[in-house]
Amino acid sequence: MSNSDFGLIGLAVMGQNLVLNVESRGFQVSVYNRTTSVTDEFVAAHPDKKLVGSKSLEEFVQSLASPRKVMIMVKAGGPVDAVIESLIPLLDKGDIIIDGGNSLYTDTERRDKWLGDLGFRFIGAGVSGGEEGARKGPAIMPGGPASTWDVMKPIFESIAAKVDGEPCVVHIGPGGAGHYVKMIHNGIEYGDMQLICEAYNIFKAAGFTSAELGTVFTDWNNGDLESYLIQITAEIFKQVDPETGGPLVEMILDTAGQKGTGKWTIMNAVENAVVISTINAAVEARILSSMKDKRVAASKELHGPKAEISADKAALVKKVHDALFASKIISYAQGLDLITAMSAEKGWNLDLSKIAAIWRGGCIIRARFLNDITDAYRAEPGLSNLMLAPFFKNLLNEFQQNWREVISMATLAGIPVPAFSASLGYYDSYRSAVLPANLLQAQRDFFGAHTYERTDKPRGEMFHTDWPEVIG
Ligand code: NBP
Repeated sequence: MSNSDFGLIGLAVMGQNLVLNVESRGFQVSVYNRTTSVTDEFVAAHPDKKLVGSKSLEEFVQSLASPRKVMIMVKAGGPVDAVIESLIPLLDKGDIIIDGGNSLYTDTERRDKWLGDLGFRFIGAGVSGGEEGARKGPAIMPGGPASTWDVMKPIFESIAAKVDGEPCVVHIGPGGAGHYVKMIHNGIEYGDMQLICEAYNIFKAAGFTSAELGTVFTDWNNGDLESYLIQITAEIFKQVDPETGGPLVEMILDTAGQKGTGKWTIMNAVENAVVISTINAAVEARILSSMKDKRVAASKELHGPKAEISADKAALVKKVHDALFASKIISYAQGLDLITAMSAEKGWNLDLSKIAAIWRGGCIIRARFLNDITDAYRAEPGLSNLMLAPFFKNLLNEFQQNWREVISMATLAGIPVPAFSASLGYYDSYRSAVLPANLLQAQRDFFGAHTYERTDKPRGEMFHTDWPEVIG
């Protein structure tokens, strides 16, 4: 019977939960997984749901109503191409393929052209929210032709998270735009997580217990820092390790990995000559964390001050709040700046207010202050940098002193705060009418006759000096 409204390939954690979400909105869903036992077990575990399990891809495709809507939720990279290759001979022109994984946007652009040339319709959609989001309502960032989006809209809008009644999904733009915006979302997620970790490290050095930290983060989550990541951090500090009876977080090894999206974001920023120093610091912090053995060895050789901070706890909470919030504003300013640059480069015409609005719910970076970002871009769509929106400018002006004090305190105690520092460095550089690049230009002219502009002459007029010869 060819009557399923939707089909999904790839029944790992994301796929299974998305299927249950789609089904719960009244759609009949066909499912297929390369390893058949996974399909069988999944369908058997949900006998009361409108699910159609298929043992073969042929059977799966035949079970779908026309035009077929097939979502691929497999590991990004080669597996996505492998699934598409095997689908092509089975589908009809006009059928829709949606790649919902964390695909690199350039792969999405290639697939968009490849499938478009064959007469199929393709959507590259970033999905955020992890397992729980997929089940209850993720944020979805679809890219591809607007006409294809119109066909998919009812299903995607029904499964997405809702904020103030608005679904956290919007057609982002053509081609790879959806996966691109998901990549930046993940880069920002890296920054948010690292900033929280740096706050934690400072509090630890000031003698806060995990229980106290649970309270601090709970309080923060009831204020202007309210966000999913602050909320789960509060819960993490309250979690007791059943083996030792102490805080679980202190038993977890301090090494983190970094997968594709953080690295891709950095590479794209360099290609576009956009500074994303907070995200950069976050990715590098993960790399340094993974070098556990080298760090342990170096800790015995390289000296620094005792990692202790003596401060009034209540006052420190306020200062770290300000440093964290200010750094977070910078991280978003940088990520959104990169989207702006890429949108111009690709002619995508991306709407930052709509992107910020869908990030308010469902996704990992959902946060109260995304309302303010949405408002800032609604008020001024051509905003040159988020820092300059009145709301954020006022906050940065208010927070900057405490931000400096926290970084100074940490630095004097030898506590690494690479993302806090990178954020402040960006803030101070961006607001400097004069930077020392005059000396840099002199150096370049000295060794390479690269020429320079003068402060007292019109821009574009180039000068060269015959510098003295240096021997040796
Ligand atoms: P995984 O990324 O772990 O992928 C596992 C799935 O891919 C299984 O269904 C597996 O089938 C299938 N698969 C592989 Br691997 N190679 C295949 C091939 N050559 N042909 C057909 N199927 C193949 O699953 P996930 O964690 O659910 O994530 C799915 C996508 O969503 C990924 O792109 C991920 O980056 C993205 N994402 C994940 C999260 C999250 O929180 N996990 C959040 C947001 C986005 P098998 O059972 O036969 O091995």
